[in-house]
Amino acid sequence: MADIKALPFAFPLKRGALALVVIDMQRDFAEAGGFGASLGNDVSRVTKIVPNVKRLIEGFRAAGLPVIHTMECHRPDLSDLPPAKRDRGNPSLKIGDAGPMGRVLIIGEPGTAILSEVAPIDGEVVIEKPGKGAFYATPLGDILKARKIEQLVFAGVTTEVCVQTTMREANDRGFECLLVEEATESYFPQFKQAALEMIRAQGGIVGWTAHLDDVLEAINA
Ligand code: TIU
Repeated sequence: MADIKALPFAFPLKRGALALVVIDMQRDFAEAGGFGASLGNDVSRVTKIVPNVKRLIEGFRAAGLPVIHTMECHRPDLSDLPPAKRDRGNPSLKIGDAGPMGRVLIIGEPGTAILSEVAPIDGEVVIEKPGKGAFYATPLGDILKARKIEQLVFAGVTTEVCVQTTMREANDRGFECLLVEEATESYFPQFKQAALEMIRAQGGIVGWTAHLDDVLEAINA
């Protein structure tokens, strides 16, 4: 079995136990008028990685490997939204408020949807998550266990918030985690760089990082 060229050392690929997790590639983080923009961020940084995320997803599909998508979102009655999360940062549009793309980060609203270029296809798992991490208050752990998944490749946004939180949750649950550099982005370039470095530091304390072409080459070998 080909390893994936990675840092801090080669990732020991177990093809039958590998899945891709694509974190929160939603309109609310990538388009004007969404949640990311309401927090004062330059969302164009997110749209730039969409072609890379698409290539990664298509590579996993072509290799017959599972693709799992997550969405940060809340129930319309906001019963899964702690006031501490709703009020944090004083965004111009709070979660649940009506904005140009519907109610911000609410299940079923247009802005909450995954970007069409990287949208799930029939048969792919979609995890709706109320937190930054994808394991908190979701069935993700049970789904991965049932499918005997042991290794997770990560893509999506934002690197140091929902992606890194989920990687840390996964790492603590015993998964081997790899983050694809060109398929993740932050609103802050220095935070992306710092997250990549802290993940792979200390012998891979949280996991591995790798380049998109190297991941695609290994999974399709
Ligand atoms: N604000 C920010 O960087 N991220 C989020 O609020 N959610 C995700 O990262 N998905």
